[in-house]
Amino acid sequence: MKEALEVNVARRWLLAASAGGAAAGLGGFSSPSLAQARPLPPVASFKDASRVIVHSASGIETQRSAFGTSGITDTDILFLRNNIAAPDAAIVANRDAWQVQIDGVTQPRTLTLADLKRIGLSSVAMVLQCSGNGRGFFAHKASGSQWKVGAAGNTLWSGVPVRDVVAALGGVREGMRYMTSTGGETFPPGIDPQKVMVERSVPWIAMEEALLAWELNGEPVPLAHGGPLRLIVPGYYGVNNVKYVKRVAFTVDETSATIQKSGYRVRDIGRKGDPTQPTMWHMNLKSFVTGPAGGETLRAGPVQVHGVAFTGGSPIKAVEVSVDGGKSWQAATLFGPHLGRYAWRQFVAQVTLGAGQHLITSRAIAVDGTVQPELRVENERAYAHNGWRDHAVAVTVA
Ligand SMILES: Nc1nc2c(c(=O)[nH]1)N[C@H]1C(S)=C(S)[C@@H](COP(=O)(O)O)O[C@H]1N2
Ligand SMILES: [Mo]
Repeated sequence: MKEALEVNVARRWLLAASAGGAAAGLGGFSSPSLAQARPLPPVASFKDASRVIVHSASGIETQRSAFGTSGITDTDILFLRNNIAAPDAAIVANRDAWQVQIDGVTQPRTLTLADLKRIGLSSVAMVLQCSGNGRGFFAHKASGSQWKVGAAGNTLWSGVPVRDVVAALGGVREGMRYMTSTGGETFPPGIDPQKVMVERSVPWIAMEEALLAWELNGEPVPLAHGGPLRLIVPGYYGVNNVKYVKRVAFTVDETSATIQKSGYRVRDIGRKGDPTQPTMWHMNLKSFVTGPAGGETLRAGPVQVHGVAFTGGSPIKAVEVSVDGGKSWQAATLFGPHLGRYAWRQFVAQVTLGAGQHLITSRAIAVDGTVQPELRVENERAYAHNGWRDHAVAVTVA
């Protein structure tokens, strides 16, 4: 069912794209710099086509070379992932009127975005990363976008802390174990919502750091990224950050929506998903080099190898860099503003490269001693790839 819906979305997008001039006249598509590149889908027409990779109408990733070294990922290059078609742009026409239902608290209520703005205000820097980031490095052709490194970005959100909303409504009811949030997409008749809706449960305690956010990187959250209102759960994989959130409920059980029950479950290749398998909650420890970005030819001599390191667990303590494919390592320096434990940390190491081929990679080390692993863990849907070997870049020194 979900696949069918995705195909429909893709077909509509292709039809629109082939309408050519008309679509461009409506501002629907930017002109891609590469002749072969797919056009940006209308919902993401504001993206910088020259610095992203368009996998499909619902999957766009940031190019490795586009992250820069300022620490924040601009919205115009931030990856995009929609499991189902985004709602109509009409929902961002009057943002303050957007409603969200809060359940599983002492006084359940439906609040408007205008109401939320009166309850509290906070902001957080955090890595938003798709569970399947790195899928493109797996060998078994797992279904889904073949992301390399760019289905992740370091983003700034502001909104009201969920805990403030909960406090205003008398607190979480006794015995609730999950925070279950529902996306605002609507479905054509005949489609079973359970099978397609984006409704995710996370441990209820995640509410302590969660936000109901209306601003991304200094601007109202674009429709593509979940405007007018999005749930932000720092440290958790992308799917838990529910866009166009219309309900946040504290619940005894995890939702029975397919996306929770069997979707986003880590299991061996060839197996079906089920609720006994680990679900995609906290992000694992990961780093990757963003410059050199790979494929380029460099001059012999000093090179500033830089990249990013992040985790949903124990904080980053250090990063090491290798220029010989992992045979030897040297310490990198963390640099730039420290935006908190859920943001990524930039690192740099000055290396001296002689003529020849070099395989450059990085590995992060956490405060609790965890070291980013060398290899990926094979799994059916190719989730959670943090192996440093596959993330290496190859450069030639002339
Ligand atoms: N309502 C809703 N929320 C959603 C999704 C969606 O399709 N609908 N996709 C999820 C997934 S799988 C990811 S990786 C992130 C992507 O966020 P972005 O498109 O803002 O980068 O949103 C998550 N939240
Ligand atoms: Mo995702």
